[in-house]
Amino acid sequence: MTETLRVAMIGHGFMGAAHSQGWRVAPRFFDLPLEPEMSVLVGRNRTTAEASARKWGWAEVATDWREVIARDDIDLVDIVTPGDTHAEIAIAALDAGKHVLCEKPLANTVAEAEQMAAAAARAAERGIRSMVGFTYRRVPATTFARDLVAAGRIGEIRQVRAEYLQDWLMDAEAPLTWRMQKERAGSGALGDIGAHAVDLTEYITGQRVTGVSGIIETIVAERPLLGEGSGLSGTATSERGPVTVDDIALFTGRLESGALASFEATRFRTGRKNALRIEVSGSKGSIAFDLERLNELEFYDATLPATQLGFQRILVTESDHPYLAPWWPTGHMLGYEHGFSHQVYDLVTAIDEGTQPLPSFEDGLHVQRVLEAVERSSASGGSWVSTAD
Ligand code: SOE
Repeated sequence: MTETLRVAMIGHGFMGAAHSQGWRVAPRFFDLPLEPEMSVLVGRNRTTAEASARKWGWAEVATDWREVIARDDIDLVDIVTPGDTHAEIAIAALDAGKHVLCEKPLANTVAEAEQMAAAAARAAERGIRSMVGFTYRRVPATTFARDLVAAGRIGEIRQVRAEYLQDWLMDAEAPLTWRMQKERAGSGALGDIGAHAVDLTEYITGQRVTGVSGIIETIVAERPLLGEGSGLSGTATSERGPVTVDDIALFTGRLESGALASFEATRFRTGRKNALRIEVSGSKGSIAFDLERLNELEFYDATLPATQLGFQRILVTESDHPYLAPWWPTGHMLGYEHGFSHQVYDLVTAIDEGTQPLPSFEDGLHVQRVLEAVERSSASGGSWVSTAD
């Protein structure tokens, strides 16, 4: 009889749906050492929370997260709320002896992230594990890219270009949601999607970003307010409110080896829907990935004879590719949602083995330092800012 891992998920927006898919599907495809139980979904509004719980398969609903993390029949807390609540919930859950999965970015500020990382370190001494939900590390093609880089197949890294391009805010009449309010989201494109570009760069290269120079910009300064209690999918009203976060972030960076990197995070790149792209160029070759073609990895092997040179389009769907074995035969493709099942597999395995799941809260704190350094650089006209603590 496999030991159970009783999960409480706090929040039930878009990430609530995606995380629920992971908790529900992973046990049906992966041999998990612990059996996750979707025990409690926590939401402020009982009616909408009950609708989500029914749809996604959670056994129970609660409206007070503090009561839930105090229960001794909960083992893990999965935080999928807006960034302004991550620190309070994660620290309370860790101190209560619960494992924690926290959505990205880890926090809204470096100060919060430092407190979270300290709580995670304390908890780890008691065998309590924590991880940040940078799920694009768990697309098979990005882990395969990391494996190629780690095996030296592109040689010494010279240059990285990482960008996360969306266009869902190009309509100036799109309503003012929490993601456009600094006190709720911490930052705009920079933290929401720029964090993914930074984390994926550090994951694939195995190197930290040590310093940045950047510029951030708000394109649309005010937007229609949402009606009361209307949530993310609410209707806009005639009243307008200020956008207090960035819409576009552009920055350069340097990696530990001295390699140079350029980053772009935007929700105004017209025509690009969810294009997280990274190209890593080295002395012996290059890799290139695009989330809008997530089953593929481009690989350029510069050691081949000149007549054979060119980017290979590798279909990352073989059973020997990362995470693929439990899924479908070659060529049957995976989707956006599979990364959330891979996240469950890695987290549950680490908890069972007593190892540190990655990315850790320390990794999340480092990404927060990069984000804050970009904001400081932009505020000082683009000066170079170290990401050292
Ligand atoms: C919105 O920009 C968003 O949902 C991000 O919050 C997610 O982290 C990203 O994966 C998709 O776009």
